[in-house]
Amino acid sequence: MRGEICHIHLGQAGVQLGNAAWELYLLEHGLMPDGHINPDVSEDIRKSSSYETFFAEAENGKYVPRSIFVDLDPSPVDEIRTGTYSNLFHPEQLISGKEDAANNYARGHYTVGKGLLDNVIDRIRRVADNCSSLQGFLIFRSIGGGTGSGFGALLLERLAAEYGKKSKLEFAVYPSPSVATAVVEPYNAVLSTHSTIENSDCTFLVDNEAVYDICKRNLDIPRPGFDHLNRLIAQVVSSVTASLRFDGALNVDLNEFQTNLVPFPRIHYPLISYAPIISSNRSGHEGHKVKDLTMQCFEPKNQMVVCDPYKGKYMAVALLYRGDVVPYECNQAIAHVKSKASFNLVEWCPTGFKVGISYQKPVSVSDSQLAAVDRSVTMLSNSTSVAEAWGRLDHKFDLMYTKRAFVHWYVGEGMEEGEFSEARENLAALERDYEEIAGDAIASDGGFEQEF
Ligand SMILES: Nc1nc2c(ncn2[C@@H]2O[C@H](COP(=O)(O)OP(=O)(O)OP(=O)(O)O)[C@@H](O)[C@H]2O)c(=O)[nH]1
Ligand SMILES: [Mg+2]
Repeated sequence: MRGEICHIHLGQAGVQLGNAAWELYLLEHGLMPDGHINPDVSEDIRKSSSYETFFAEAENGKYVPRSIFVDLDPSPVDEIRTGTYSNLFHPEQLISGKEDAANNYARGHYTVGKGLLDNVIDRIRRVADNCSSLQGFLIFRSIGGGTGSGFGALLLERLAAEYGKKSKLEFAVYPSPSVATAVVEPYNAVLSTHSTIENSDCTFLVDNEAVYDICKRNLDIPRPGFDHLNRLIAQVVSSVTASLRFDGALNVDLNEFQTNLVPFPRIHYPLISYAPIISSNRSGHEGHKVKDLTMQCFEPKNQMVVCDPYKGKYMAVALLYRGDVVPYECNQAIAHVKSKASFNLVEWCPTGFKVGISYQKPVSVSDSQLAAVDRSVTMLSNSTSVAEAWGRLDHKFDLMYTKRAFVHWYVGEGMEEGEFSEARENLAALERDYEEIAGDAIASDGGFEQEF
């Protein structure tokens, strides 16, 4: 049996992404919105599904997600309580406060959020105790919002203390100028990254701006909303976790991917890209050869973080195929990628590719605009070019911080001003770590800067 995974959805972005992810998981496993098996679902799906990794089976044959939803603001969780999936979750899994963190990391971390922590840990413990061999946690949040950044950091600290050996993977919405909702998001993101970098094993950044552009360009959605973004992100989340939930030819465990993707503890921010992303109107006109899909993943415009991998170097690449795909085709596609002059791997990691295949083809949600296809690929790549995204964030932080703008809101919630400069220094060191890796200049002691 594979180990169980507990999902934790924090803040508005985390909760809404959770909604999209569970919507898709249910469809993929042939479950109805209340968690019962759909009688029409094929025997194949039932047989190839490992329900227990993501669901606990209740006595009445109902599958209950191993997940917790938390927001300091009551409304996003209330939407789940009253929405399509109101019968799916146990009321204990849905936790909300009375007022949000007002886009303030310090409120999420030190004041408002603190009051909710024990309750949340208690509920997580109940989920964990119900597992026979918990593999780890999958955490969803934005790092720009107050709850996601502040409460997220607080919770990760506690999880590290109580579940130190379990893996902690995150999908984190990164603040982007066109879709961000608050000016202080760069502060929150830098503060949160500083306090979680040691406590998360692997963080997949999702830049709303990049996903927004993909929705506009590839799905013909003129003004994409969070629903559209979340459904697309859910496809990626589903592919990343498919090997945990379905049988496959080359079924690689999540831990194995992590081992291959993260060469140094701090360098744990892989880029994600997904192909094919085409709208249902255009689907009949395009073929999806494994080689073409693989090449599409290497195009910067298909990445979910805005940065240019051609300017950086890859440390590791994981390709997760779904559907009708055979290993031979994957190997050919990889050989093709490697033969390109534009493909740069760091010198100290000559192999660099890890492949997974899951037989289950992707499932499309009925009104998502994403075409139903027979195969897809998700690429997770650890590239030094992600430092560009940190650089942009740091720059925005600096513009405000040189004037000490908005700092009083944080100090007013009991945060010391010194945390700002400490966090900023940590991020500067992270940028330097990436530079050193790209320069292949590993210190003779084998390490990068780790202490500050
Ligand atoms: N992809 C996506 N991004 C979202 C969603 N909701 C909010 N965001 C982004 O998340 C950031 C704001 O964070 P929220 O998650 O709303 O904040 P929060 O964690 O609820 O924190 P507070 O409201 O301050 O307590 C902004 O950059 C938004 O663009 C969503 O459903 N999907
Ligand atoms: Mg909120």
